[in-house]
Amino acid sequence: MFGKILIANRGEIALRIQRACREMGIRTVVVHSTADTDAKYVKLADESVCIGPPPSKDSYLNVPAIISAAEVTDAEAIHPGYGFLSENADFAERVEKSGFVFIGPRPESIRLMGDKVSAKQAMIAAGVPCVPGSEGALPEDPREIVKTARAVGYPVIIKAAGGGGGRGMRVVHTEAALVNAVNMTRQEAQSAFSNPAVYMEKFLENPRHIEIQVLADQHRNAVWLGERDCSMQRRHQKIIEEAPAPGIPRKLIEKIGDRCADACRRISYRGAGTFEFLYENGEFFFIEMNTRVQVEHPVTEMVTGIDIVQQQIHVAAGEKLTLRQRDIPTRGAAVECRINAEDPYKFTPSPGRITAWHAPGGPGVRVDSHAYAGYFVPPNYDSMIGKVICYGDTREQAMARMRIALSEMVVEGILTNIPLHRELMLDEKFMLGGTSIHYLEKRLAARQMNQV
Ligand code: MV4
Repeated sequence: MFGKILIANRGEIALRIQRACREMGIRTVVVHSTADTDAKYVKLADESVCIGPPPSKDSYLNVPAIISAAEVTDAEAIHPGYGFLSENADFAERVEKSGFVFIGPRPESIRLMGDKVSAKQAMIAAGVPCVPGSEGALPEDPREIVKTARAVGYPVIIKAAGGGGGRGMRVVHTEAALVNAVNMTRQEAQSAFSNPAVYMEKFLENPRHIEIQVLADQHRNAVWLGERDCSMQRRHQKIIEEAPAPGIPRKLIEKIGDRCADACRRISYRGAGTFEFLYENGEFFFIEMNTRVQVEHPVTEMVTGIDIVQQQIHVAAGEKLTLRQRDIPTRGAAVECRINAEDPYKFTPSPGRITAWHAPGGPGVRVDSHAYAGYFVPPNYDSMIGKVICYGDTREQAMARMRIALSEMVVEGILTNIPLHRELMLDEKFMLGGTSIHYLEKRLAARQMNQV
């Protein structure tokens, strides 16, 4: 096992990784920008190295500075967390070429999944059900494009191979609009991702977003750790996630989960990963795979009792998975609310000094946050300042605990989205479970109408 790990991230996930390391007896180095020098999690680490000024491109994305920090501190491995360099294949390659272990998949796997066309082809080959659409990238010939769309049926969605997470896509409802839409998406893809390749899918109008967590070692063992429902989102930012996904037949999820684990073995995947699906009318359709630990991993930890970050470290060190699929039943239900420093009505960021901070507690309540009274939320990064995760024997109990947790929580000095979460925990349709990816935005539009 590693003696020392460098954490190439910030905020709550930097603290989360530190906690995993400490429990495993591994020393930690945290790299940070000048905006994060005084953060408590930086002081809590065994060592810290300042790698640059506040802008991410000069610090958390500064590859030479991060590698140098690992060299001077004698770290053996680098954990990238989520965001920043976590899904950058070139970074993973530089880490390994410099003699460190990248705590994540091999660079080739990151590259395979980063290109959404090759990812989809790999999943089709592995028997994972995908959204019907073009076979690979669309050709130049407009007649071929029209033919493909007729076969798929309108509406269709044009997506950039280099996109993902909601970037570089366009819905097309009619043949008249098709070729122009493809050309526009191509141009945008070229400038945003330096890759003009685009592909076509049937556009699903009212799906849910369900994802499967997987874990694989370097010896072709792979397991899946249940699913998460991440449909409560606004502008591709998830705000509430839960496990298990309400109302989906267990047998169907087991079938899909087994396919995901099979796919991991087929592509020799290693580490933690997430298969993203759209779920509509009782069917699953793969859309993308994320090759990192995700923000919402705690809901899976709560229902499985497995520490995903520790597992990432074990498999990165070359150990065999000791988990067997039959020993991973999920139990109870968990829900996570992302706490953002933002206006709860206008969603504008609200950085600044936190003057009062009271975290909730009690049975089944977990708070993953680096914030505290006196902490300054810098304006340079993502507005998420923490997560409240509640567990219960049933979904109803988890939600009731979340309602109580949110009622106890006090954050002063900045605006947060806690009032929005309190409202949503009383929302009748959400409480029934199974709302689609459009539910929150529609509800927020109605909320604005009521305000004026
Ligand atoms: C789709 C879709 C409907 N049909 N693909 C958006 C993010 C990216 N991961 C894929 N996305 C979508 N792909 C087809 N064929 C609708 C979305 C989508 C979405 C997906 C998941 C979560 C939130 C979303 C919000 C808007 C659109």
